[in-house]
Amino acid sequence: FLPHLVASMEEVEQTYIMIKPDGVQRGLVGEIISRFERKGFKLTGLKLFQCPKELAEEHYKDLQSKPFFPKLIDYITSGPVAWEGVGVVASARKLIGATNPLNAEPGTIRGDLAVQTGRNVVHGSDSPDNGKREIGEFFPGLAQVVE
Ligand code: IDP
Ligand code: MG
Repeated sequence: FLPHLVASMEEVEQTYIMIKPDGVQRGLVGEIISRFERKGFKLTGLKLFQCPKELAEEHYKDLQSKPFFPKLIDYITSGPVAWEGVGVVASARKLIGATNPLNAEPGTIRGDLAVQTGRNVVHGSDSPDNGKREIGEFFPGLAQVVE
């Protein structure tokens, strides 16, 4: 696995990156995947699919009580693309940038490509545990390939 890039497999984690429907509609899939690839993340699973409502509600259950929750579910179920990646979770979050694109640094995906929190083009797991869990949810049955 990318021997020129990482010295130790112990530093490698799995993360679930989801290009949200606005990113797909705006034709940013290639651009976003390219940023992760150039950083050194390894793409291990990719599919284009419409997220079922139940899965979206489960995925964002921590935000259930928020006033924007129904809109978030409508937005995310309108047709995302997903990828499963191997890399480092915290590093992926840095590439993505802050939740509110107005606070996201230039150079980050949200900082360069988005304007509103409600249309912030991409999701990335926030911990290695959640990375594993989300990959299990969005890619059921897919072997957890790290090699
Ligand atoms: P994250 O995506 O940066 O991890 P979270 O706080 O986990 O941010 O929120 C999940 C998603 O919910 C955000 O990416 C965004 O799409 C949506 N969201 C969060 N806060 C707001 C808000 O105040 N208004 C509208 N949508 C929001
Ligand atoms: Mg989050």
